[in-house]
Amino acid sequence: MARTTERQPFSPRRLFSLQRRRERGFTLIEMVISLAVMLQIMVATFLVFESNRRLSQVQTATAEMQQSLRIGQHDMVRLLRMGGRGGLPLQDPSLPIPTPEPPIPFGLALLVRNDIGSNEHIVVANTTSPRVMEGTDVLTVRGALNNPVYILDRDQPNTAGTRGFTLNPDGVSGSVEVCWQVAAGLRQDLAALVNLVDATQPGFTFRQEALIMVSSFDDRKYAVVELVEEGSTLNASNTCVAIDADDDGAVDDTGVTLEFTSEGGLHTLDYNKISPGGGTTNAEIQARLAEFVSEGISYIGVLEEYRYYVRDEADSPANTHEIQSVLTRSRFYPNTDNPYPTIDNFASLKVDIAENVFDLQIAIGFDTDGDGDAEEGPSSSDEWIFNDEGDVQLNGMLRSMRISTLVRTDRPDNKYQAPILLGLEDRVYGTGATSAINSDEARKYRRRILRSDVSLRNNFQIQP
Ligand SMILES: [Ca+2]
Ligand SMILES: [Ca+2]
Ligand SMILES: [Ca+2]
Ligand SMILES: [Ca+2]
Repeated sequence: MARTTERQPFSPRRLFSLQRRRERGFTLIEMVISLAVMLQIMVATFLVFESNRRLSQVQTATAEMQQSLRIGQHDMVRLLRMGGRGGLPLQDPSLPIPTPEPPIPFGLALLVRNDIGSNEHIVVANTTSPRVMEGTDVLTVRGALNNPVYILDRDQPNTAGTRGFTLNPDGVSGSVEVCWQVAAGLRQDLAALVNLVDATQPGFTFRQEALIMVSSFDDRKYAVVELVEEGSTLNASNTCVAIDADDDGAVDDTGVTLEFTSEGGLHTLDYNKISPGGGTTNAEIQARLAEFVSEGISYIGVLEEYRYYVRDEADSPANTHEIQSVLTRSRFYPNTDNPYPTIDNFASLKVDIAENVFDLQIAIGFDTDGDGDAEEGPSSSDEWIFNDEGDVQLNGMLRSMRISTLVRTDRPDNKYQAPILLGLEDRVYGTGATSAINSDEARKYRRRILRSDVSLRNNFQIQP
């Protein structure tokens, strides 16, 4: 348009009429209005786009958070359901209650360390071990959890007539022969046992594993002893029939002979304490081992122990608004504070299960009146402990456990304030600037709580 005008010979009249036509076409007001409309459309488009982007970010963060929560919870529930597998009871009435502070429940397969204080560590006496988030709970699960429970064939007495179980003359040590073939045509996989005792394996080290053995006569008769790898062999020809278990063409695989001791080992004092009558002497274990000679044992397993906790990764415990917390699993030699597999490597106690989990609470249901259920009520006088601030220790049959975890999104959202959380189980979160959960900073994160109920089988009862 402008070029066409320039080509015309200069004429004020033509220019004037052209200007009038133009003004008739687009008045200044029209221009301003159309600009304003266009601007509004652009702003609206941007807002829709920005809102979608934020929504998508929030959805992604929330999905990640819930996924993290589910993974973490799944792992704990899986092991909790297997707690005691291999024969370790959830509770044992014969154990003396230690002073000053009993583990709660006074358990063998399951323990809870409730309400962690400020600057506490997963190994209480070792400050180089990971720090546990203040106010959270620690869950310990013991049992033959990741490896098979091995069957001993009591129909097949060995040459000494001891069905694979041999007690040495000292009365505290002996051996157990575990066979590849349990009965005619029935095999079991001994690969994990082979790895434990085969010194020719790459990376082989001596591990003073806890072995749990259960009587053929009574499932409640068990003993926890220490594996002695030095004498253990890949040969169990006294009891076992040879088969070709490793498919090398030679019928030369019989089983594994596990040497054990209940005295004088690296962990035997600690293993004694989770055996019946466990205390400062192992007289009861010796009596039990003597019984095994006549009764035989039906099962043997490698006992494991895992502790779940919220690891506090912040630079200092006082740094409350920059919580860096990870739901963590640590493995220990059972009933010891020795990390597994290297007993002095406390830094190794960090298997990450889920990030941004910043509370773990465990509540426990007992049946105290013998009606078969653990009733839960609104007051602190129900059959549950750790579900209420005022709870005291209960004695009764362990029935249920409830795991609650609290997770938050990875990044703060400065335009967001999460609803205030009053508390979780027996923990009260508090409010105000110093609350790790409800300060303005802490509420910039979206949070979710996930609860899982696990019902527990149990033959044993806690006594008053
Ligand atoms: Ca073979
Ligand atoms: Ca608690
Ligand atoms: Ca009841
Ligand atoms: Ca209660």
